[in-house]
Amino acid sequence: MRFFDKLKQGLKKTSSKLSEGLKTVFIHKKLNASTLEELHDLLIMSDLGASVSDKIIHTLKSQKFDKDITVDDVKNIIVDEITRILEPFAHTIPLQKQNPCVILIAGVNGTGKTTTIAKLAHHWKNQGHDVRLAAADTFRAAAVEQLEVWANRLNIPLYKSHEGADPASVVFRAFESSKDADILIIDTAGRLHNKKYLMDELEKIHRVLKKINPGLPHEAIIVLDATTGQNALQQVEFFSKTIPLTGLILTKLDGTAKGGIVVALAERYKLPIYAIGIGENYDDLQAFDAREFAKSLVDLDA
Ligand SMILES: Nc1nc2c(ncn2[C@@H]2O[C@H](COP(=O)(O)OP(=O)(O)OP(=O)(O)O)[C@@H](O)[C@H]2O)c(=O)[nH]1
Ligand SMILES: [Mg+2]
Repeated sequence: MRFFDKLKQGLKKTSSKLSEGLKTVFIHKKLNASTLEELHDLLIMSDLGASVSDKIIHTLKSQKFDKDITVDDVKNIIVDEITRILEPFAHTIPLQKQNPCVILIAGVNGTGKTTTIAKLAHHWKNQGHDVRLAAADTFRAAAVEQLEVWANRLNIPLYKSHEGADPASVVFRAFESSKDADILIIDTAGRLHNKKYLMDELEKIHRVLKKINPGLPHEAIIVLDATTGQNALQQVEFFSKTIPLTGLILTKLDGTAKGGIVVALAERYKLPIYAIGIGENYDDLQAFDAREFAKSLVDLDA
């Protein structure tokens, strides 16, 4: 399946909610104050956020007020507006030439961090880079094992320690041992913002890297589960208070009714969207394409 098809399929729950709503709102209707209000409600309920919804309504109003309008006209305007908002944030992870380029991955429990690391490692290894992994999720023995299974499958070296080891020291040793590598990706434990000791631990990992070199880590990426909708906004808010985030990766876009959250995130936090996860396999990671994403959101062809 092509990327666009898979994303479109994955966002079906989001897009059908929006599409069905649009059909109801715009049946035999001109664009008037009441249709605009109904449309605004619909956009808000698609997790796009108030600010983005306001912008879409404003554009529609200025272009089509009191005129006949089809559902496809509305979809096209939504797509253009969302594309305009998302385009500045559609980047891939810039790989620094320093050895190694250090990528720290963080986020709350179960968002897809470890799986995403396997996907990134696979992608970069395929491009010919020497990739290493650091298992700094020492909280659960199973977490290290999970990363190790991926490392073995992908034939990528992994640095690890015992359960309960200090994650910052794992990171330090991994860094010292991978100076001949191109990329070091650090897996961390999932943590909720109210678990202070875990947030302190993340801050410590970051601080230790900074002590090695103030330019480290080159990237500190938060992995967010797109199915959690509005909650993702708070996660970015809390994590960025602990460590300066450099970008986002959104996972589980292969089956969410809340895909609109991607737009709200980009608009609110102005962070690059480095990649999106569209499945559980190591090749289910895609670069983020603003227009294709926007079209998938409203289920617009071509
Ligand atoms: N459908 C789908 N599932 C995903 C995606 N990414 C991860 N998963 C699944 O989500 C679950 C959690 O993934 P993990 O990679 O273990 O998440 P984590 O953030 O490392 O979890 P913790 O380390 O426990 O915080 C697993 O069952 C993954 O297969 C995705 O893009 N799509
Ligand atoms: Mg994990």
